[in-house]
Amino acid sequence: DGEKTYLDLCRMVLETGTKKEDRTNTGTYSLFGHQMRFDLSKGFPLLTTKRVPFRLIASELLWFIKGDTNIRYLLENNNNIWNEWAFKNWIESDEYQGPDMSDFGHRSQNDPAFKVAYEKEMDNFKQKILTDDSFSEKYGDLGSVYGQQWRAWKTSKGETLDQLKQVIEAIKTNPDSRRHIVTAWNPEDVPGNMALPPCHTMFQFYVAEGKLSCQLYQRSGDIFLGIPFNIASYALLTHLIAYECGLEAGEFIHTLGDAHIYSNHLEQVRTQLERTPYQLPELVIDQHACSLFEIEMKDLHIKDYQSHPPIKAPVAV
Ligand code: UFP
Repeated sequence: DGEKTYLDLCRMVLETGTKKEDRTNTGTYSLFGHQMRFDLSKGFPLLTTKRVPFRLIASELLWFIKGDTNIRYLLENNNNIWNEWAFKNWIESDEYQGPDMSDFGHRSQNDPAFKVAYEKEMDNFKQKILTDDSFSEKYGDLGSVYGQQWRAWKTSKGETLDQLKQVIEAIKTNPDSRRHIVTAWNPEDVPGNMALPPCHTMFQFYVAEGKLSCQLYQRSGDIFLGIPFNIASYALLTHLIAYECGLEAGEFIHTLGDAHIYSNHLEQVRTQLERTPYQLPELVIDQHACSLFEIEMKDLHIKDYQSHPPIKAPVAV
């Protein structure tokens, strides 16, 4: 079943993972090259051994699909997952006059007084993004992130390519093609220009017997915090593209490069492994939207989601 394959990965990395240093200096247990398969006809893979916030996953995915790269849409949907990236641009700009916020990721985890000041600055920042158009255009836009790569890939001729529209068209007109690929990895952007080079490097669709499957190659996966989000996000993407193309959702195949558990997540993972999974929930898409690009949050519902409580863990920064 769907959740077991994730829990098996957790167990495998705990038991056989290689101790490895990483960019964040947190330390990880890691393995290289792993694949999980989720049969989407058997339930929607939103983990039940801890609560996973579908609302955040769905609004982020709709944001990518729109080709939007400005965090305003996310804030309007009460989604704060990309705030730090935009905030960093703001505090490093000449216009920023507030208290020193350098290295806010580490300092807010270690210094309670700083955390208060940081949260105040972040609240101000969010308010300005939501209410001030020119401020939001300047500091809310993250540039080369998934929305741009999927919908407005920059070519060497100075044009843009809509990879998502193209792949949908190809699935509709030539379903048997072996070239249904969307890539986010741009070697030209990666070296200096990107704070976080894409984790979801590329994905491919496959059509057989009226069903659409999707395989993602994820170069790097934080097994405890990131991967549960990533599974649900790409499972939802598979459903949405299938909806657009008049197909059933087949499998989501999740292929991982460096799959790691951070050394400060070990206890949390063990807690999760002690829990017994519930039945997976069901995804319901309201059928009135004519196209994928019209689907809004109100059209997406998770039915019968029974889960164990959330488990908190520090994000590696
Ligand atoms: N990470 C995920 N999933 C994501 C995402 C990030 O697991 O969707 F954006 C994790 C993987 C890794 C860190 O622990 O974030 C990125 O660091 P690096 O670029 O060094 O691989």
